[in-house]
Amino acid sequence: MTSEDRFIPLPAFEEYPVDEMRDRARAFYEEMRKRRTVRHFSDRPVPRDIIESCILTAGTAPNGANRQPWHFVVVSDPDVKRRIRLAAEQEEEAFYGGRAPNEWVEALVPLGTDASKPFLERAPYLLVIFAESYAVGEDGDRTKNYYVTESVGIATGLLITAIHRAGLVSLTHTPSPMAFLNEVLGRPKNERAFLILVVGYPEEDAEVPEITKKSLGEIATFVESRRADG
Ligand code: IYR
Repeated sequence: MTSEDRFIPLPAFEEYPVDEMRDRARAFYEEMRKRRTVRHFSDRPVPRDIIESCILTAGTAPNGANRQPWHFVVVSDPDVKRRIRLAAEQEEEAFYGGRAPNEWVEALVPLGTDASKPFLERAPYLLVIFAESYAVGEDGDRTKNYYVTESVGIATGLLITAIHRAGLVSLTHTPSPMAFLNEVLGRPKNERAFLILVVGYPEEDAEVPEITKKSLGEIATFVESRRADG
């Protein structure tokens, strides 16, 4: 810390009575449990400022040393979407056609996915999220970033939450490998594509797989003090 590092009182913290906190926590869960990953997108346009607000939300994510090691490329240009679709489908054909181990392909059967990705052209927006492995200064010097994957993962979670909260649907799409995205989108070498978030309205007859989420007991363990006489 140098003498220039400044601290300010925690801004805008609001404390709620416990009952209200409980209601807020529950209500947010009720809202978030309605989120579904959607693969059938409408081509209905979405105003750009809504996407901008969602990206600003993503940018509030906690991250390593506040380096904010992310970059969001918002693609609505039909030609660029088409190039991404063609390149992604080429990778996916190799994936489904033999590159992926059988066990992996079998794990995807309940989701009904295959190498065809029409939503990459049809949805109004592809948000391509890049992770900045290191920063490059004006004179070309490299600065290390920290916990890049964790940071970008958290930011992506906030982005998905913001999009749901705004009333849109999304699909986390991870063509693998994704190096073609640097080329198509002209991103520098210090950035690697993290995932494509497909965003828009659902198709009117959109269907999703019938899946369930694990229970609280399955996903959480509480380590609490036990009374000696208990
Ligand atoms: N990237 C492929 C395969 C895929 C992998 C997982 I793990 C999924 O949860 C879904 C799909 C695809 O997008 O089809």
